[in-house]
Amino acid sequence: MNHMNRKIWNVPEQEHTPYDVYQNRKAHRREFLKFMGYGLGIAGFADLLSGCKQATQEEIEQAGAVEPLPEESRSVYPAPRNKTFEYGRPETVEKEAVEFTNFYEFTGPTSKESWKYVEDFKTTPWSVSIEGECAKPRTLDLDDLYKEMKFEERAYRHRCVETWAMCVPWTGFPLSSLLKLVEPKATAKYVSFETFNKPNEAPYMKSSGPTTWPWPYTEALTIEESMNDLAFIATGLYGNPLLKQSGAPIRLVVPWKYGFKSGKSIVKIKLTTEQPATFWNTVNPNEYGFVANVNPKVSHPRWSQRTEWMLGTEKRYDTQLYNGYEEFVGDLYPS
Ligand SMILES: Nc1nc2c(c(=O)[nH]1)N[C@H]1C(S)=C(S)[C@@H](COP(=O)(O)O)O[C@H]1N2
Ligand SMILES: [Mo]
Repeated sequence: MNHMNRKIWNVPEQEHTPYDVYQNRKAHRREFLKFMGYGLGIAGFADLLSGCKQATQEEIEQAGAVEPLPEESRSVYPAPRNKTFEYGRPETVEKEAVEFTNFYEFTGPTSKESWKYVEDFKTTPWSVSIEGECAKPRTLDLDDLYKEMKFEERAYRHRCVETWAMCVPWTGFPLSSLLKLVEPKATAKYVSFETFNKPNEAPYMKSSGPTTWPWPYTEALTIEESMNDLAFIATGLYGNPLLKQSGAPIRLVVPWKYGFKSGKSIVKIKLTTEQPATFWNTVNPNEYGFVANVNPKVSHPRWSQRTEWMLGTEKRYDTQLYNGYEEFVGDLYPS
């Protein structure tokens, strides 16, 4: 199937939303509400329009909540903070990070509010298979992961290719510690991360269908990148299990790369010899390369990557090479 020929991806602003577009949309909505409010002379009219009312942190958490974990697993939260990693700027307010998300299976390209559409998404039971070029392939369910992995908390910056950024504390374990369980072979050159494929539980995945987008969402790294200590598997955020909209029950976090590399709700990790096809690289190879390291000097074809803005505050910072993680990953990319 040749996904590249599909027209939908050539429409500007159809997929990733840069800051200006986001701001404009917000401004339009405000104007619309003002107009309606004045026109009708009804105080609080905005609150009557469903979807326009400001959600509370509690509502967002309830909407995205997963089934409670068994006590042995729950007890890993909050995990001890790994002091090696610091944001270097203020932490993002939790509500902002769980309200504004990218999760195409639920919203497609038109909304950041995946928390409103995750109701039918079931994240238990869940298992992750680790297979391909390894001596001991395995399928682990959540209990196995919680039992076998050593959990820690890491304060990481996150940078989306659309120029928004956040600073959040993830709970989880290094990807390398998971991969070591299956004993990768010397023939393993790449690692792909395939995410869930349940259209009946994800409205956009269902309505868009498998021929318009290359579902399931899959991303990949080289084996060297995967074994780097910075590559992290997260099961939690802000000291609690992940909410559905943040990639429950298990996701990847590779903070030196644009956010689209960090697949949410992973079901399969595969070690391969050849470079795997990935979702965004298939959708639009001219805009989203395989490597996708954060780099202020390499513009996106439709916008500059020189600066980024923080969720919630909208404060701008200069974009840093490898998102500021050069001391950890610079050696992977000799110039
Ligand atoms: N399965 C899946 N994973 C995904 C995405 C997605 O649409 N589907 N979006 C990616 C993008 S573009 C970004 S920026 C991050 C966003 O993570 P957050 O919404 O938790 O901030 O998730 C990434 N992982
Ligand atoms: Mo992103």
